[in-house]
Amino acid sequence: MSPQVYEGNLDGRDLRIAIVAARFNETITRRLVDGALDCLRRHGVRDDACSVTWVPGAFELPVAASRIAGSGDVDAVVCIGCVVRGETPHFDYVAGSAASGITRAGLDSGLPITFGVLTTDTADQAGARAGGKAGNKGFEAALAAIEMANLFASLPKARPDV
Ligand code: INI
Repeated sequence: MSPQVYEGNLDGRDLRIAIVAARFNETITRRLVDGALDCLRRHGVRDDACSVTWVPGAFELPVAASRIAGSGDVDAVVCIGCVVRGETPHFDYVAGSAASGITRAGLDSGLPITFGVLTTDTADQAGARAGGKAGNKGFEAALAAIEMANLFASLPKARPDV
């Protein structure tokens, strides 16, 4: 007998997906949001089943993602941001808090919350990952959200105490 294999498909037709995006470095994050919306549409997510919520910066992504995930109205959340290292240690606090907070929001809510936050040394590197030669990380984060939402729909229900 072969093992049961669980894997999420990329059919977005029945999914409700929220994007939470940081306005800081907006020229980049708008391109990431466009990439994420393009991905959702290409995979069949209806426009009326998507939302885009803007927050000031990447530091605010976790609390907003957590609030939206807790609404019960979405199957997955895509977090979009752009943190550029520059010269100050602020980078480490903002990028680190965004990463650990988004992880925690996913674990606490039990919903897929994906990480479309660029953390780069330079603005050029960010541009390359926002529709330039290194692709569009917003598109990739949306694709991961679709796959994970469908995976979770197919998995056995979690026990209430787990
Ligand atoms: N927010 C970002 O999204 N990217 C950055 O590069 C950034 N830098 O460099 O400071 C940044 N700072 C703002 C931060 O996310 C909060 O919005 C702010 O501290 C208010 O809480």
